[in-house]
Amino acid sequence: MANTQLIALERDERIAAAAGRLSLTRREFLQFCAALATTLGLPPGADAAVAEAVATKRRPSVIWLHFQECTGCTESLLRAEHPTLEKLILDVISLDYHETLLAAAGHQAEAARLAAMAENKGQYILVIEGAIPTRNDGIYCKVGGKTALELTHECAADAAMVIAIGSCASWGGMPSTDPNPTGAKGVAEVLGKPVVTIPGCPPNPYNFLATVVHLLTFGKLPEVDHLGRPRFAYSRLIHENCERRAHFDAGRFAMEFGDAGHRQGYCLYKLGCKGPETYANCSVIMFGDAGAGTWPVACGHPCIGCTEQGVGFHKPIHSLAKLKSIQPSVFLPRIVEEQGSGASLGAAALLAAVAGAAVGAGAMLTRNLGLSHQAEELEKAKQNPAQADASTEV
Ligand code: FSX
Ligand code: SF4
Ligand code: F3S
Repeated sequence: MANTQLIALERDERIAAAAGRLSLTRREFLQFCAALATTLGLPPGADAAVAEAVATKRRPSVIWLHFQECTGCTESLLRAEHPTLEKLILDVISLDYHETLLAAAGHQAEAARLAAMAENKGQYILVIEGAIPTRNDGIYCKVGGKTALELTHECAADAAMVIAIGSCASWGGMPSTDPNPTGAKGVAEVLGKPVVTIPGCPPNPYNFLATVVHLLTFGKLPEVDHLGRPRFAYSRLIHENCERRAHFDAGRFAMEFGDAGHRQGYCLYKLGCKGPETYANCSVIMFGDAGAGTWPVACGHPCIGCTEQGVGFHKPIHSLAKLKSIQPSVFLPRIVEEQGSGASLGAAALLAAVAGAAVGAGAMLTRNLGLSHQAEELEKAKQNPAQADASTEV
């Protein structure tokens, strides 16, 4: 057999093995790699290199630290809707230390971190989730007796690269909002040098995966902007690709949550949408692969600019009083519209799904906002999906 045929055969075997690990067919695996290549903005044909890299390369060791945050970054990574996304992330990296996922606790966990750092000295990727408190020598966040400040310096010293995941780690995020009692800061500010940032609260796990896959494919991190954000994900405004953009251009705006314009999917600018000043790819890749409707604006909530320092939490768009006046069902207009069209799912399955989603979302919001009467309505909807349509329909 000619040498080139042998090489091709071996490559096919590696791809088949990688697809098998992920419970995908070969075709699905290649399609997923092609989608990743597109997200990364790579030229046609680069999908083969991406597939080869994912299937072949040694998994880089990752040390993942948690500081001041809500663990939403990790949750979004593990709760990714795509059946293979979290599997793929855990397949392309060797997650050697991660406080949320580690079976070990206490001294054993500390030993695991030190062992992973020693074994991969100079080669591991340090991922930091959460802000770092700096006031009073950083005493407000300690792990294993060391402050987040100490751990950041200690773990970054021998890292090949540092990635700040989420807005908290990128620039302080929610913990740094005024009056910032703990002096919360982002990783770059604490280390005094640029790091790769993947902001968002939570960030899109797909952007983390694509960043790592770029590293595997080309041996270097993707190009970043002045804030350390990969350009492939953060070079376009949300507003440029927003599905409500035609309404913005035509001057059709929702003026109140739950009003006719809101329920008809009009632009959310007058409800405080920060899409025109927020750079991110949410409106293009959305969150998860559950289909349309899986990003804030599609769910009926204005973009709060969570990927931008000085926008997001620093310029709140509603008061608490306003939030308390919102009824859970007003966040679901788009889902209800899709339910009506029955475009891609069987009507019964879709009705049941919407009723379930409405009850789930309603239960959560009810707990938070004390809207017990709405819970009753939603509970009724659960009993009778047909009524769910009536109770949430515009
Ligand atoms: Fe939470 Fe992460 Fe927000 Fe922060 O995401 S989703 S508070 S960015 O650090 O866990
Ligand atoms: Fe722009 Fe927001 Fe309106 Fe979308 S909803 S068009 S992002 S202002
Ligand atoms: Fe955040 Fe706005 Fe995207 S709030 S998740 S940047 S739509």
